[in-house]
Amino acid sequence: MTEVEAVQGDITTERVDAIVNAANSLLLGGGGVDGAIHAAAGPELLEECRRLRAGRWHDGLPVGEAVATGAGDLPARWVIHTVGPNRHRGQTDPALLASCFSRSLDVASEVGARSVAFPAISAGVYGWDADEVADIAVATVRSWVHDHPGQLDVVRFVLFGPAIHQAFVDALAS
Ligand code: AR6
Repeated sequence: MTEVEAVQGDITTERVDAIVNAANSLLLGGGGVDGAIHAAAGPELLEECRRLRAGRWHDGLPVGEAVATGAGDLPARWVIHTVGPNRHRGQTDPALLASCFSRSLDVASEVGARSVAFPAISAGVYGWDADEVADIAVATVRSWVHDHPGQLDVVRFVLFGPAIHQAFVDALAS
């Protein structure tokens, strides 16, 4: 049984195997949760991201794709970087956002993570509605967990405020 749950908090302090970063294609840090993760992880994380950009992802990580690095000084073992769709750039296809969650879980299981924490990808700077993000996130994670029995112990949504937390609580209850 994989638990799927929502808590309010700061994802950088989560004691899980992997935390997911709502990054951008450049993979070199930014604001929001991306900035918080890089600040807490320290320069090792940025160095690993630079190496990804020098190699396979030299053109940037596509929207909906995910890739793992180590986690620097964070309590987690891995950071899984994914790029959400940016509504301000006309990226409104729910399948792109769903792909962020499913590809992140694919990558988490590939590296051997048993516990994964997600932020509300695309619900900040990228301009998606909180309820829509919550519905897509919960449906996608539930479907992935159903298709991969026994792969993960827990998937935890870690939400940075009461309103976004409530959106996920409601989505989990429906
Ligand atoms: N822990 C958990 N959630 C957080 C934290 C935290 N420490 N800090 C912020 N959030 P955003 P996006 C929440 O804007 O919309 C960056 O500059 C935040 O309140 O971080 O996918 C990247 O580099 C919101 O609910 O991500 C990209 O350029 C959620 O995380 C761009 O922003 C997502 O907000 C990505 O935009």
